[in-house]
Amino acid sequence: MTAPAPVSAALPADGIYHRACNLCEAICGLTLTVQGGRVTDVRGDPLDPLSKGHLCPKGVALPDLHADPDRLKRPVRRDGDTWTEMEWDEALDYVAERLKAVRERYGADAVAAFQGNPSVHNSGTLLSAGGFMKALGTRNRFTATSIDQLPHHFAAAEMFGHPLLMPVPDVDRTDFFLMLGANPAASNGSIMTAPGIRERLKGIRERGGQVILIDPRRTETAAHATEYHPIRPGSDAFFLFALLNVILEERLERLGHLTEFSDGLETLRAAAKPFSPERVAERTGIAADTTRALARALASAGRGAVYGRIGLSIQEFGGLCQWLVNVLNAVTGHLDSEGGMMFTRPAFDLLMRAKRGETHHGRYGSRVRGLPEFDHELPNVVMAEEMTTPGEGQVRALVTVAGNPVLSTPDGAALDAALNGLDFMVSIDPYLNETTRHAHVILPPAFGLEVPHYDVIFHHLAVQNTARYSEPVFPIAADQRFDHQIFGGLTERLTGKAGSPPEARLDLGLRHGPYNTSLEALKAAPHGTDYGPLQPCFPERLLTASGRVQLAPAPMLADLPRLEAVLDAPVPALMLIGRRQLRSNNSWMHNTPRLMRGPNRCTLLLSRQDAAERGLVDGQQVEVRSRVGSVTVPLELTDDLLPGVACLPHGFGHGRPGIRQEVAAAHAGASLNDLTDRTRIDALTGNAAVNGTPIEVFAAAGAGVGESAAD
Ligand SMILES: Nc1nc2c(c(=O)[nH]1)N[C@H]1C(S)=C(S)[C@@H](COP(=O)(O)OP(=O)(O)OC[C@H]3O[C@@H](n4cnc5c(=O)[nH]c(N)nc54)[C@H](O)[C@@H]3O)O[C@H]1N2
Ligand SMILES: Nc1nc2c(c(=O)[nH]1)N[C@H]1C(S)=C(S)[C@@H](COP(=O)(O)OP(=O)(O)OC[C@H]3O[C@@H](n4cnc5c(=O)[nH]c(N)nc54)[C@H](O)[C@@H]3O)O[C@H]1N2
Ligand code: SF4
Ligand SMILES: [Mo]
Repeated sequence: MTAPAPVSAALPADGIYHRACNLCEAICGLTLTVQGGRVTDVRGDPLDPLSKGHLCPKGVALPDLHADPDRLKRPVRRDGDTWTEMEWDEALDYVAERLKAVRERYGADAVAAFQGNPSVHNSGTLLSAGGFMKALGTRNRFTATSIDQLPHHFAAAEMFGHPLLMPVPDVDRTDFFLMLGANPAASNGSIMTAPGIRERLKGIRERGGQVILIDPRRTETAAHATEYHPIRPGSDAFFLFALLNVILEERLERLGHLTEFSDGLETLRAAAKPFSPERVAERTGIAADTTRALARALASAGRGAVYGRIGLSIQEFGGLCQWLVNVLNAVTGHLDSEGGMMFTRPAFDLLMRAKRGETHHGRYGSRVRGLPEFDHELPNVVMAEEMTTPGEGQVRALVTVAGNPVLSTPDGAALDAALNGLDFMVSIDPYLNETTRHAHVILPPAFGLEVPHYDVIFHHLAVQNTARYSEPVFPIAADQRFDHQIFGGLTERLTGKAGSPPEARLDLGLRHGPYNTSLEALKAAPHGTDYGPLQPCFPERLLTASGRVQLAPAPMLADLPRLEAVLDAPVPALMLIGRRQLRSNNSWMHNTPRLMRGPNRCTLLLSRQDAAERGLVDGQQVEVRSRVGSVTVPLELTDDLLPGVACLPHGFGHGRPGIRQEVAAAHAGASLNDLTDRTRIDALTGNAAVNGTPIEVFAAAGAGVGESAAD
């Protein structure tokens, strides 16, 4: 990097600021004290109606991002390994020109785009990136969704008529909470905006209710459960079917108000018939008696909810799992009813203009593998092959937004290599990371405490209807730009037209929303506004063509032979799963010293039994091998993991050369996605199946006990 010119100073005025944290789905209200232009104190805002004072270590670290010397503020351009700063107009002109040139020469699909996770955590990005994507007009649109919640969207679209009609647990009123593949004690909740989840789970226990956790690892959340059952990775669809089998065979079903507007119950009964608890017990590792007892308890619970999260999605039967979760709630009277799985009514409602029967998928497929589109995007497992396979429509240019797919998508090493072959790449991101190091230009936006924020997405997924608008804390300097200004600038250069500013769209949506509020009204309530608990909304909110809940959609039924085929298939000796850690945020925030203190967290967890069988000991360096790659990490033995399973966190692997994140590089670890495989997918939805990857573990050559991968 050439010596940067000093960035003009822009300091916040001293005082107390109230603001929602936009780092994760919990959207906690924060109270920040600024003194002498610096944030001197961060606390949870007790007056926030949703978070009621909760915060986590990342919220405390949020101001650190602004003091990070590695964070970019001005556009940079790469020549070989050298980066040079550019002026904004010059950079936007150059990027637009290069994108246009690729498009004119090779067609619109030759420009691909990847939008990563923070795109949905920044309202400016969320409300303006769409216009830019439309201007690109490419079919090669990718996001983190297809290694995350795509199966939830797929099930919601098929059953309720819209990808965003995903039910959330009414956790504050439930008395029976069955959780699968979720670790909210570490993740702070997902598709369940429920800040302070530990307190909420405690509430269930104190009401005399039950919290049951199904997970291959006895996680941090297990400590807050009343019952924990380990399950073999990837076998949840069998377990869920077995619960359904008991409920429908024993005629325990109770559809409640859904009786009048749902189709497919008898089809379900036939589909569940082969999957008795006894038949699937060996595969799942859950005893038939346990499954029968849980099914009966769920069916008889006055207020109960079944909730399945990412552990059910990033596996080979993600689509079936999320469908079965919805089905179990529906047939036990727990869907769209108090204390069950419910739907939100957000103040800014993205479904406001949605019409019945509008959702489509599979209108086109990816060029090389033919994997189906869903909601205008293709599965991200095809990115590398679309770049490296010659022919018409080959991807020659890439735009990344708020993402790090080299670390976050399967077989990241293959993508890493493929990015080298692109004619042009631009990244809209404040960091030079494992992915953006391949860009020709990086356009770094203002972010964090610098941006105004209204959480468009996570108010749709919150356990209570609330709204909160946050003013920025830090003013931006004259030579900084917001995401929406970057997208607006590029869109204008590509189309000649500028989109409407995000705040205007937000205000319009709020005024026409269910509470007829406005941006001004939200600004006048800096702690947030409470619209009360979730309310039943069927059948009005249903968007299926029939206006009815589809309990047995055809694509799910068509996927059943694929499930049945593996019931008796051999299970790999060792299967890899991921883990989230309280002080990580996917692949970033690893450059914050406050969050990286303490021992190396990028360790391979293994049961003592598996270690003994392989002659391995705690703390030793091990080589983990899969079909596609290998990594070396320290071994951590545990009693909390099902034998036959190994566990590694995702988002590490900062040892690749050319990144500019000093603290992260000093805690490099290894990337889980150097082991995961692009060919392992949920064939129904196209979602990546990263969990359950077969691996082998060996003592690493030439490394002794106690050496850490970060050394
Ligand atoms: N094996 C395995 N892989 C996984 C997962 C797993 O569980 N296992 N989890 C998956 C999931 S759920 C997800 S969501 C993905 C996450 O993976 P990605 O979607 O790739 O996102 P991050 O790794 O969080 O990278 C975020 C980037 O956004 C930048 N950023 C932060 N804030 C802003 C902003 O306001 N504007 C802009 N423009 N940029 C910003 C950061 O600097 C960082 O470079 O990983 C997935 N990968
Ligand atoms: N601190 C922190 N918080 C985060 C993130 C982060 O990186 N760090 N990432 C955010 C993002 S992008 C997301 S999407 C959410 C995700 O939020 P969660 O879904 O709560 O995420 P995880 O903690 O990965 O929990 C998934 C659980 O599934 C289990 N699991 C793995 N395989 C299987 C299986 O086959 N069956 C079953 N039943 N369980 C299985 C894992 O052991 C793990 O405990 O978290 C968000 N919050
Ligand atoms: S739980 Fe999430 S929203 Fe709350 S402070 Fe932590 S990172 Fe921010
Ligand atoms: Mo995610």
